[in-house]
Amino acid sequence: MIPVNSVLQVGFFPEIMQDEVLRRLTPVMMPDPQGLIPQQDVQAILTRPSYPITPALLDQLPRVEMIACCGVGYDNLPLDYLRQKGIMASNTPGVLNDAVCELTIGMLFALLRQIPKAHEFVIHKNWSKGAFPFTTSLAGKTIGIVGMGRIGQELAARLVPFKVKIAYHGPHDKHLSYPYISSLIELARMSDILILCCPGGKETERMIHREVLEALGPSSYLINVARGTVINESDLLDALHGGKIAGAALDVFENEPNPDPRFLELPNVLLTPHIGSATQETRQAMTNLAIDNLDAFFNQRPLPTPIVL
Ligand code: 8YV
Repeated sequence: MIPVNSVLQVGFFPEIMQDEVLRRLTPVMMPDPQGLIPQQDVQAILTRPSYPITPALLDQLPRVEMIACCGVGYDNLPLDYLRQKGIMASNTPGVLNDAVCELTIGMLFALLRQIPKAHEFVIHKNWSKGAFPFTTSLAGKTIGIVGMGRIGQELAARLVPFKVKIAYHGPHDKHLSYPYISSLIELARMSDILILCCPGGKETERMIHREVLEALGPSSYLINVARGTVINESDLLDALHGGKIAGAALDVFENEPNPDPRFLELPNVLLTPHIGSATQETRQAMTNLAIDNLDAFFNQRPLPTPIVL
């Protein structure tokens, strides 16, 4: 049982997620993380990756011992502070792999086969004036995956049946059946499509910059379902504008929900509003896993999915 008013819910939770929260506990609501703290004696926080949990906020919540983040990414948490204060934390890995992989593959085909433009072509009655331009096939291409964690590996397994070659880059070789490329520039050079599914945070900040994009080349594509911070967006905008790469599909941005307006004008991009895990089933599962971690905390059981600090 989770005691009433012992959990501070920081941030807005969409209806299907909020229904699950209210079905399982009575939280103290704090929709705006920068807003007034409604109650200071809460023992835990429930939040989402899009809401920064700062040391300044936690300093005002002296009894907090646990933060449950309803997402797999936790680049919104002050890990050093939590470690120093002995505050536990959890995330929701695994339950969103299917949804993120499905969106990634959807964006891949939408980008390569120009599906949104083909739809526009038909609805604007251009077909009677001539054929839609040929696009490019996936079969036979090389896909470079940056970040071969749970999502990266599930994505690779789903892509192999499309007769592609897979290679990957990350902090270390995971001894998988795909070649590990220790140089990101080298992986970009050998890839027709480079897919980012690594964590956000300092280690990966702006790791996709001008040199990587130039190595990727004018006939190759970039897909980002990780975090906007992983890409140097100015370099990417220059590369897209200058034809240094063929195109990009982006589900995440440095400034959400107001991406750099220069992206909105480009003909060779596909943009989605951070919907990787945004299915009813997945968000329900994520919310319940986050609450399972809170339940374990309040009942002195091991957390099901702790963040190792
Ligand atoms: C979140 C995500 O739902 O899990 C993550 O890390 O990015 C998404 O699943 C999204 O951040 C909204 O909070």
